[in-house]
Amino acid sequence: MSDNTFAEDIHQGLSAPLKQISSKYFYDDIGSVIFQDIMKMPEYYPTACEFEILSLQGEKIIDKLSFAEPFNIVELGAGDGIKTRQLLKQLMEKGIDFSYVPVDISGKAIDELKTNMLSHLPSLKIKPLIGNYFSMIGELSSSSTPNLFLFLGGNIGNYEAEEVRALLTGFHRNMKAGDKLLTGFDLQKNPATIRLAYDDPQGITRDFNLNLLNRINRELGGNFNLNQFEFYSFYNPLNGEVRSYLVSLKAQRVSISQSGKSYQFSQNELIWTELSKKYTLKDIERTAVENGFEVMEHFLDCKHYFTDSLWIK
Ligand code: AVI
Repeated sequence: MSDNTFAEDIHQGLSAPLKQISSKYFYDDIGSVIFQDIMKMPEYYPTACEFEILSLQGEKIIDKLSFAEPFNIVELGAGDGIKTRQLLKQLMEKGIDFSYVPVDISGKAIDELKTNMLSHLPSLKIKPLIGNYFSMIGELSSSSTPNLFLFLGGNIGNYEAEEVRALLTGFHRNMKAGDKLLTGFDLQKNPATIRLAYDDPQGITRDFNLNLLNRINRELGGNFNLNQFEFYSFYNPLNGEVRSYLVSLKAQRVSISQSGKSYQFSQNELIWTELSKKYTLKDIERTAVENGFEVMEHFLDCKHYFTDSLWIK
């Protein structure tokens, strides 16, 4: 499958002074499978930490909502649902009346999530919505049913500061007063732990990054030689940023047949692929307030590596 936005973004990114490919392009069918493998790696701690939070503190989170029933649990981004399922299971066991509303732009991701959720929780009330986050939040907020919006997995870490602002002000603008937002943030910690999570010894994260070049080859007729690029990832504990790159191992020209364009790489030139920002609790509190929210509580895992932070509009 090819689409114009992908072709245009790749052209823009490879023409920029610091070449870049957006991390949103990691998740084609192959990249999504590699990401599943990343989430199973012992080095990639965020998944297990958030799983622990939602499994062990689900009841505390729900008590804190103090919503009248029925209410909606609205998941922004379909994901694989394994972590969210822990939370939903606890609500169902307590006989709480709620609907689960996964929102995603991809109908396929939503269908897979729905099938998967119902296979584990057959009596779950599930009302999937296909569309963009802001308009779906706006639609849900026009009814009086209370909403808990979930933005899990630490996805917010993949956004630059201005993008975080645009995202959170967009959420805020479309939410109604009293609705809540639970966001997963990866926390700053021993830098060696973070470095290893993004540069694992098995090279799974490397393959995840190289798949971007493969995707360009497959979908746009690129001729990237994957042996001529290597992966480099760097965590800066002074600003909490992991930045990941592909490095051109030699001077080379790469062509894309679909557009007829080509791009020159010098030896050791970088293609920036991803930001994975790590937060402090103070950063999170500042971010909430700057975007109009009030922090209700941080729910941390036992190692204090990760938090699901509950905010109210
Ligand atoms: C999806 N996102 C939160 C992941 C992260 O940790 O930034 C993507 C990822 N990139 C490399 N490993 C995992």
